[in-house]
Amino acid sequence: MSIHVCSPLYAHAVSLDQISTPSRVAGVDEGVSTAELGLAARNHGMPLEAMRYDLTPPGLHYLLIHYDIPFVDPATWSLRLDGLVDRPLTIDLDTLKALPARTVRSTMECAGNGRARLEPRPVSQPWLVEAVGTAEWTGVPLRDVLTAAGVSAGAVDVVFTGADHGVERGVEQDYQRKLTVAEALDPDVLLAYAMNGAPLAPQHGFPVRLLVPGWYGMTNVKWLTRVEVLDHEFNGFQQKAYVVRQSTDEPGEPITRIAPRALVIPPGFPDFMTRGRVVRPGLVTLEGRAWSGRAPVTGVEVSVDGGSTWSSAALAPDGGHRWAWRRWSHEWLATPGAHVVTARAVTADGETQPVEAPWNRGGFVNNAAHQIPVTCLEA
Ligand SMILES: Nc1nc2c(c(=O)[nH]1)N[C@H]1C(S)=C(S)[C@@H](COP(=O)(O)O)O[C@H]1N2
Ligand SMILES: [Mo]
Repeated sequence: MSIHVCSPLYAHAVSLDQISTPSRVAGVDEGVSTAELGLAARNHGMPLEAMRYDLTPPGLHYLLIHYDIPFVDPATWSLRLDGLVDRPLTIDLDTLKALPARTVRSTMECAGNGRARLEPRPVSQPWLVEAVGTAEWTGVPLRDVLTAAGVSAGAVDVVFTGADHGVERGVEQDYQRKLTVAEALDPDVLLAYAMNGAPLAPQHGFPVRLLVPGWYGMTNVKWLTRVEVLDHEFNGFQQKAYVVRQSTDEPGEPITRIAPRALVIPPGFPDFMTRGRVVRPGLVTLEGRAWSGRAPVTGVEVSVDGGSTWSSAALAPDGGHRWAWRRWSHEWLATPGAHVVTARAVTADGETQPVEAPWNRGGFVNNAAHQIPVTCLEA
């Protein structure tokens, strides 16, 4: 018989850095831990077959929640807008919803998407490629509310605070991110209260979140409670965390807009355990989606031989939705044997995706071309 005792750690007063896992890089061949499994189960990805929908159906959009989903009562919720403004405001939900609204279709992607594919793997939420989703977000342009409050001369940054609270690498915090004043005044930036025409789900930031089209997910602060205008640069924990760097000694390059990416809807049918794909010989329509928060996507190239030769895919028009993914398709005459299907997006400024993305310490912005091994049966 085994007797379980509480770790003696908790019998004494402890400091937060003793219970907070330090940021780590996995050893060679080190498997995903139960802690990473726990994160992966809470923060699920979008099943890639959901790319058949222009708008990701409810429950299939990916999720990333650093701490707990806070319980927010919409009757008592309000948003505080203060700091370096002429008229500080407190806005309740009914008042916000009564203001002129806009709807923006936007593809959101986590900056850590692709992390688990890096070698060695930075230990964190172990995304493969599925941390993405597209929704129509409705809300009030942040610009209108900032203008109503009157941003004072000398304003530098706007800080957004969520109702969620936690500890990360020993630092206790409310989730906070910033935009510069110029970025915050972009008319596409919304205080969003609806997703695909319905109130936000608790996990997506109910009742109000920030929506910054074209930027990686972390900037889109959920469960918003406060917008504060500062006369200096904000350098909070989440600003310092989301950077591309080789070692934690460097400040690194801040992560902002979404790098170009094309994903393939896995063709044929899957094997349960490995998710390896199976097709029959003949014409197979390869299709997927492509997006970029930098320059617009202008083309998608497809390879069925693991990246040795490429063909241009047909790219559907963007339909006026600059910030949403675009559908692409390509006909493939599959022949019996093993194949590797891969795709890469090309943008208006000539940027394309690498076959292998450069490694970085946080495991961010890995936009290496998506590769799917496919077995074509004899007939
Ligand atoms: N308040 C708060 N906002 C947050 C987060 C969070 O943990 N707390 N996670 C961020 C990250 S890292 C991402 S990728 C997106 C995910 O949004 P989604 O779960 O609606 O897809 O929310 C961002 N906004
Ligand atoms: Mo994220």
